[in-house]
Amino acid sequence: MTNNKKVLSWLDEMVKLTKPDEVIWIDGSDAQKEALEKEACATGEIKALNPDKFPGCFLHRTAQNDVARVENKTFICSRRKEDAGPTNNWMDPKETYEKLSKLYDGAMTGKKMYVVPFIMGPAKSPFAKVGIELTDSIYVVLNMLIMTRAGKIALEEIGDDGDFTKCLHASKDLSDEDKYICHFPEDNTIWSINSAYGGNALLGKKCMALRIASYLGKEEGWMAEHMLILGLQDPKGEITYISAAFPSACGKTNLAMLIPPAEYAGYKVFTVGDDIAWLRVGDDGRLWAVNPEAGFFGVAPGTSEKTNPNALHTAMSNTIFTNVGLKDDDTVWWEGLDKDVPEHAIDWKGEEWTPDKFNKEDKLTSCAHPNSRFTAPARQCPCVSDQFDAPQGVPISAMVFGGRRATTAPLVYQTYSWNHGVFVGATMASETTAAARGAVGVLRRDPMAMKPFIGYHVGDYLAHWVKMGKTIPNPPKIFHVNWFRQDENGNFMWPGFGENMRVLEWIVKRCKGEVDARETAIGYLPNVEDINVNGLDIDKATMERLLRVEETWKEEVPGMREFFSTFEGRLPKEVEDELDALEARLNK
Ligand code: GTP
Ligand code: SPV
Ligand code: MN
Repeated sequence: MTNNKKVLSWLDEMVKLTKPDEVIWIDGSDAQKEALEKEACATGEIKALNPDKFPGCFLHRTAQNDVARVENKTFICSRRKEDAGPTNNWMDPKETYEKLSKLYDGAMTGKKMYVVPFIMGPAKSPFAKVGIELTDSIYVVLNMLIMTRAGKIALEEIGDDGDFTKCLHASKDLSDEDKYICHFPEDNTIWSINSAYGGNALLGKKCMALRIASYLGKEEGWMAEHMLILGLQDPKGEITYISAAFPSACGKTNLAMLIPPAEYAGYKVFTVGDDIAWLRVGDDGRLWAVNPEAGFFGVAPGTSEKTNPNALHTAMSNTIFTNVGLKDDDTVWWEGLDKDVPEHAIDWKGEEWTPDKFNKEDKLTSCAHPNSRFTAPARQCPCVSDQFDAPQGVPISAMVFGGRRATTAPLVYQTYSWNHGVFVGATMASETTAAARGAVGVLRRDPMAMKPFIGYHVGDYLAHWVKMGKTIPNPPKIFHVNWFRQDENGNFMWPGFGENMRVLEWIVKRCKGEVDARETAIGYLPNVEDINVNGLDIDKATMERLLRVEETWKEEVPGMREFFSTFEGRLPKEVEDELDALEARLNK
């Protein structure tokens, strides 16, 4: 398949280590994909869904202990411990290679090794990077074929001498104890063992396109971010591109595919990406973004004809569903899909399920796992952007940060400058979700929604943001949003989903200088009358609450200081100055 000596010698080494019975190159052809689907169906690894209703779709159930990213088992193995920083787990690279080699030794004996060459980014794009994933899982191969541009095309991209990210994955026995997701940024290498779930196993995604890429971006002068990318077209046909960073399961896929409410006839949202953005300064002095992925690995629960019809339609064919419920007619179901709760189904654990099995106190008794997902080709999305494959990407006018916060953070505000925006991103806080193993609903600081994904020291990462600001002659404006404010009764105060269009409209108007705003301690807040609520059942008092500087902001400052105090002296002065400035404004 290739004459690239770097590829061949690495493959040789990994084959000697893992000792598979057979080595199979993935070429990206339909014929090979269909043969693999057949094989995986025969072994029960996947199950074909109802071919009339879900053509080309499959269901896969993972092990019950393997349903989300495992942050405590994820490591940045930089040569120096201090380069991993306080937000990462660290292990010594030499010791880690030794320790994991023992686990990989013979791990593929009795199995086949699949060699998956893939490109992150459009082919022949200045953004594009090639990776090669070695895996023992057909499920992983089939996901990679959707999520990346995989096969011969990637080998053509690296040619006879090009470099690539070396990705080794073995599902082995899924042991929790010996589960490791390790990154060696200085070696452009990823070693993952004993998980076959999403971000732990599809190594092009969080491991390469964020952890390794964020490190490469720092070295090479670009950025890898946990951001969706959308184009908002106005009735005149003008498109404004926006990127937005929200933590896992906080609304990126939904915003990326938003359908404007009836009130907004003539507006349309186009999706460029729903999870990851790679950003570079263009010749015109603006910041340009591509989505390195080719598919969506989207959260199933809550996805419905009402909340996100575009996602639903994307996932009606050629899609892999993971850990959702299976109905008796071989179609899928999850909580929030529709009101027709099945009277009988097979749940995410593979067990018989009836509605009475659901116990509010234990979310894992639901039919679909809370972090169940669909893997769907982006090109099937009804609102995919015509710039999806554009090698140069799209020019970004606004960047948005957002978290899931019941209190304090207003619906939307604009930052005063790039550095103020970096500070607001750096101090973002959000309640944890089911996307990673651990407690759900715990408020934590999650800088730029990148806490689990920065491949190096968080202080250096912020310094890189500050430095990028100086190299972008015409930088995007930076905003913060919060769709998740709750009232005293725990109800969401803002309708969200398609109605978020009303907030996007304000953001675009701010970018174009078409609307005023109030200067407050935290940033520019909208005048209440400037957020269009026509056709919404929301009163003025609620809007005033959503758009004010809450008293609780003063309590934020010590928490931010405490967070920064963990930065081991690597907090950029520009960011610290912004905190001082915020405190001074709040005390005025
Ligand atoms: P990852 O793929 O984990 O990175 O998640 P994501 O950021 O793409 O989140 P996604 O869009 O899949 O949304 C996650 C959950 O948040 C789903 O259950 C959605 O229904 C819910 N959600 C998304 N947008 C909104 C909103 O505007 N308001 C409310 N209340 N919920 C939302
Ligand atoms: C996330 O957790 O942010 C995801 C899903 O997008 S995973 O691929 O598992 O990281
Ligand atoms: Mn994500």
